[in-house]
Amino acid sequence: MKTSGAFLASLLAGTAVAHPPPRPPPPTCVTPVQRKEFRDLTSTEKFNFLSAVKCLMEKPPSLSAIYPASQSRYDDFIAVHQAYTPYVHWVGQFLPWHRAFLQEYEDALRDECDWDGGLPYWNTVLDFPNITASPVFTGNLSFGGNGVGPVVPSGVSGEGNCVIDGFFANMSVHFAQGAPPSVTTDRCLLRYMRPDWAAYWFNPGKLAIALAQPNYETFAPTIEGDMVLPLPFETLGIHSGGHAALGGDMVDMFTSNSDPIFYPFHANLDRIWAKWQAANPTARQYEVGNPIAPRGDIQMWPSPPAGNVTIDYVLEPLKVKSTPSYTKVGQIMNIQGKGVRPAPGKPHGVLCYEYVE
Ligand SMILES: *[C@@H]1O[C@H](CO)[C@@H](O)[C@H](O)[C@H]1NC(C)=O
Ligand SMILES: *[C@@H]1O[C@H](CO)[C@@H](O)[C@H](O)[C@H]1NC(C)=O
Ligand SMILES: *[C@@H]1O[C@H](CO)[C@@H](O)[C@H](O)[C@H]1NC(C)=O
Ligand SMILES: *[C@@H]1O[C@H](CO)[C@@H](O)[C@H](O)[C@H]1NC(C)=O
Ligand SMILES: [Cu+2]
Repeated sequence: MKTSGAFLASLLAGTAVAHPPPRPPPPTCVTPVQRKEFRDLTSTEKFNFLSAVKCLMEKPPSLSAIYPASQSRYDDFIAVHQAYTPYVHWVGQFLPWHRAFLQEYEDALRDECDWDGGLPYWNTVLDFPNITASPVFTGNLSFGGNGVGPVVPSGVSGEGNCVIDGFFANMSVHFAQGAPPSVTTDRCLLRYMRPDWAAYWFNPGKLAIALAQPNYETFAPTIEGDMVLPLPFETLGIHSGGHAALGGDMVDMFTSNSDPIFYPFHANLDRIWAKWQAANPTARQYEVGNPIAPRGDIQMWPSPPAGNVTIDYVLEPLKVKSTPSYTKVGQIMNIQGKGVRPAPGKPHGVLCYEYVE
């Protein structure tokens, strides 16, 4: 409908004071997206989820201008993780950065590949007695098993078997392992599961130790782990120990998300963090910290800033979308904090999901 200026003026003439209407509050988290354990999905849901991942693998990249080696939307995420590995591991922003990264992946599955659920998580504790028997890795509607090998294609740093079964049987990985530049070598997806390592790091006792940590300063590195010589295995933690227990591509810090299990594995770490927060929300909902600079023996960030991560720390760079987002840590501390400010004057939260137990 067209409204003439004169008509508007005559309407306004009758109004005493022209108060602008109050700006509506931003939408809050009313119906959280449900992130379920992978084995709890129905066969149809498993098929739809795994198909959405395959859809990302088949979709053209959005970031090839920045990462010429990227050949698909799925590759975009590998390129981003590879590029930012030195800044987001063994640092205070490890958990927040990966929380935001998972959200971008979930968004891509939902917005670009028709998945209508949340990112499933892999509850590793359920499989600690025998990882190779896990329904997450066996059957057609799974991430596939340990494969055949060992095969170590040239230019690849991690040993591994070629994954030949499951939903991603014989899929191609385009990125070589290691740091950028992203050399492309079409090759198989590599795994090299170590059931004894999985039994060690996925043990319920290790999880209990993490959940019992009194503050973020000790909780975050207990989950993430460290790499302290000369006995690195003992310092790996649930995160790095879990990567090591899966072997193959998951061992490579830079390109571990070549393996689609990376995301359910990391969603589980995010779930553990959310669970730890929920145990004492007053103290922990917005509790963050630890140095921005890397700890441990591997120092990959050449000139890191001084200081600790705070809720004002910008999770930059996180550029999986064509419009890069510059999320502040405070915006992702609450997984159901969409539209809610972490403190007066701070930007609103952006997340709205829950982990279904
Ligand atoms: C683990 O599970 C696999 C596959 O079901 C089975 O072949 C193997 O014997 C199991 N290992 C142990 C130690 O139970
Ligand atoms: C898995 O898929 C293969 C190939 O499509 C088929 O031969 C096999 O029967 C399927 N296995 C199960 C357990 O459904
Ligand atoms: C994957 O490759 C293996 C070994 O080459 C072969 O036996 C198997 O049939 C292939 N599976 C699919 C689904 O292509
Ligand atoms: C960083 O946090 C540690 C532990 O809480 C604290 O001792 C240190 O003073 C903090 N550093 C800065 C620059 O705030
Ligand atoms: Cu990572």
